[in-house]
Amino acid sequence: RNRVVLCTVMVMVGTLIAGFAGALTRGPAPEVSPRLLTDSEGRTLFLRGFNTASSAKNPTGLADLTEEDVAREYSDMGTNFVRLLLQWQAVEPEPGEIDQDYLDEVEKRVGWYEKRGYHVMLDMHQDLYSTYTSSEHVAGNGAPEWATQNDRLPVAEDLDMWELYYLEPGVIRSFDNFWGTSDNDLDLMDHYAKSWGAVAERFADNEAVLAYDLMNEPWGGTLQAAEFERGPLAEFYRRSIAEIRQSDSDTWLFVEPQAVGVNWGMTSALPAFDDPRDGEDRIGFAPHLYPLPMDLGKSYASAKEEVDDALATWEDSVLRTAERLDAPVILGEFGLDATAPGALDYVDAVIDMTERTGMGYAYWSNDPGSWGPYNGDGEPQPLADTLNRAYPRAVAGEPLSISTTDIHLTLSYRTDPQVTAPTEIYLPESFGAGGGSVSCGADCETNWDAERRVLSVTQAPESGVAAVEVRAA
Ligand code: 9MR
Repeated sequence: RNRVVLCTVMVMVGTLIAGFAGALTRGPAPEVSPRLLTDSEGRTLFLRGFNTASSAKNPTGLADLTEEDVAREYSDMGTNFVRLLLQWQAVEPEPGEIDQDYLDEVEKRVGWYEKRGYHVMLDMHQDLYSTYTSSEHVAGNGAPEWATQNDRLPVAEDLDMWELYYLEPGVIRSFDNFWGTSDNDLDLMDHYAKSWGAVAERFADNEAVLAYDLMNEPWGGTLQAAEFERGPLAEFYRRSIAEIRQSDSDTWLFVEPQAVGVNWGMTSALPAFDDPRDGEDRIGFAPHLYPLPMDLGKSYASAKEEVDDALATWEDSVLRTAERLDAPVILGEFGLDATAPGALDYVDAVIDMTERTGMGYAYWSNDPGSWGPYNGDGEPQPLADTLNRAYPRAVAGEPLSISTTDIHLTLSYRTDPQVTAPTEIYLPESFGAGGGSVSCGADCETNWDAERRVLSVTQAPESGVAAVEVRAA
């Protein structure tokens, strides 16, 4: 019965959103993200990693993570990116009081990634607004207790699917009180923005922290779709951007669209944002991808065509929005029960799409269990192999084409004379202990770092278009 309720709700919301999505002008969508992220050396970045982790949804806001876990993730899958979960309730446990000890702990974890050359996106996570929308604390994470006002509206205790709590009156009212769309005037949004200001003060000079993801999966309560995205959500982003830029002018700021609908492929109505820094704007777009047929319980094996259609629609919508916002894209979440029929083919299809379009990605998630690369006993699952793919981590110029299999990689790019750091390519064990055989033209130099499994390629600056090919040994 719950599924029927969920379907009905989703169709209603979907229809609503389709209404405004259709209203936006349609021209040809770009095939590649309009902007690609670059590192401090000017190289184009391809980001691949995990959300870490659901365990950070407890009130401490800290994932159950050790430095060994990070080392193991690298050696098993060669990732270079993490979307690290934070919680507002841990940053600002009492109104106006920032918990610097919490930020110390976050910094320590960032340090584990930094040591291994990762880029970090800090994600201020929430699901269902907060743990405190009901006195039983049945579901949710994010906002502190003092910032949760449900005005005594009820929240059910026994829903089958966690997403259904988004429709409970007490959850909806807590959101409305946050967005300032209820009759109450609490100015909670300002507290949240100032919390970001405090996080930014801490991480402004941290080389590993590349980006801030301003709010996980925003939900408008009683206000939906364009009205929400262009109204209170946009206002919230403007305030957070302003607070962050007081102390941090360089870190990228990633905005998320409304989750419901856009996660399935509806077009976001978010407006573009000004970035009050000197130089080019650094505003990125970080949507999530959960195709509707799969949200409704279908497997990729049983609904491949339908899911492929949903993927194509999602890609088209996201690239349009990214172009409108002039923003690089990080796919902040995609994931599924990786033991379901066809799941690993789905993961491959999504990674192919990110490779083709230059999007970064963070798989949801590295939680031990059926969705993750390790099971409950910590043993690697087939997903770990699927995610352990060859990829160019950093490209010394503008990428023109990329193609990868287990035993073969080709990459071409336009060299940039300003960029002197090498192109770096991660190659999994299937390429052999020596990293395979490389051809890259007469003027290039290569170096194989066997421990990190990274091939570095330096081209003569005048080489124009560079082509690199690697074959498994
Ligand atoms: O996988 C998570 C599940 O175990 C939790 O019960 C749920 C509520 O906190 O959140 C799930 O993770 C979701 C993430 O927080 C937001 N995007 C969708 C994720 C998968 O449903």
